[in-house]
Amino acid sequence: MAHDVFISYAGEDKAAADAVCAALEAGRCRCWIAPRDVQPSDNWSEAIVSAILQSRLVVLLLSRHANGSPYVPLEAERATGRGIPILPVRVEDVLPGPSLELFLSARHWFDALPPPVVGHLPRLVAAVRGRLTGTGVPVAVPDRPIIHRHKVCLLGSYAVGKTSLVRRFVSSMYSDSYYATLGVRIDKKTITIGQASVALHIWDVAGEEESTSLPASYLAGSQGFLLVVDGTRPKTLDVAVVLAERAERVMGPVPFVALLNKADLADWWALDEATIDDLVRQGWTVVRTSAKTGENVEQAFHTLATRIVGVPS
Ligand SMILES: Nc1nc2c(ncn2[C@@H]2O[C@H](COP(=O)(O)OP(=O)(O)O)[C@@H](O)[C@H]2O)c(=O)[nH]1
Ligand SMILES: [Mg+2]
Repeated sequence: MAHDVFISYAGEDKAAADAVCAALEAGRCRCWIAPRDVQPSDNWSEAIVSAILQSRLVVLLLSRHANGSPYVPLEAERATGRGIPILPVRVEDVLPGPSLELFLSARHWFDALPPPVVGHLPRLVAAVRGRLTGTGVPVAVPDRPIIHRHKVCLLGSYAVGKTSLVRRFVSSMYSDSYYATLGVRIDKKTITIGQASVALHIWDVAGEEESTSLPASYLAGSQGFLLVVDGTRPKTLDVAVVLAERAERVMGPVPFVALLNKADLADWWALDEATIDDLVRQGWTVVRTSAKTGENVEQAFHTLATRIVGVPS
């Protein structure tokens, strides 16, 4: 049977999960929950993945056990990778552990606290229905500072300025000497968007090749990416188009911002404006940047983070 909501929970929280499921279904939200909806002929993990992909919302019961569960983070990763929203429902007063924090955006937490969960079900049903119908019934927001953590990665041809942009953004530094990045480097910077702190985990990778052969693990779990083009080398725009397609295949339709970098080199600028206009018409967000002067660098990261977190800038 078709469903709207996938319920993700640790085995120890089964009683709470069943109560949530029953209340949602009584409120006309169609749910998928294991083991109830796994058919005897199904392969267990395939059934789970397919149920997640067919859902419009994942309701994830957050607890100590969910933090320690091998399955709940995998389910969250699958949902995030396909752009399916997750509504974390705190059934215990815990924060997401390291395996879950990357996937959970605290903006949408629902606090089913204090236990038991039953006392919070009418509000939860209203919140879930609001999310499904887009009517935006407000969801209780925890009173502690909200921190979103998001993995983002840099994609682009070699020497377009990926590493320089990260350096400019993270440490306000720039160097003219070219250094090919070895391996993967992860930088972190926290920015403020509205009421929320957003900790960006920025992945930058060795760029000796065209990065079209990047391992899927580099892309997987990224909630967005910056796609960098060198404004003085039109071929890097062609590479970017290929990379954007690959990224969408691996990560699903996550937000990205295209950076036309080296804007300071106006005399050598060689991009075809009509091609860029076409990309904008297709929905690309395009920003001209310079890692050298700092022009629009902060703004580019900010735009990406805002789109990931999903609040208006
Ligand atoms: N003029 C100019 N040069 C840049 C800019 N960004 C990067 N570069 C230079 O381009 C070269 C490649 O930069 P790098 O960040 O290593 O590129 P990556 O291979 O994409 O990581 C280096 O010599 C940088 O100094 C920029 O905005 N303007
Ligand atoms: Mg580099």
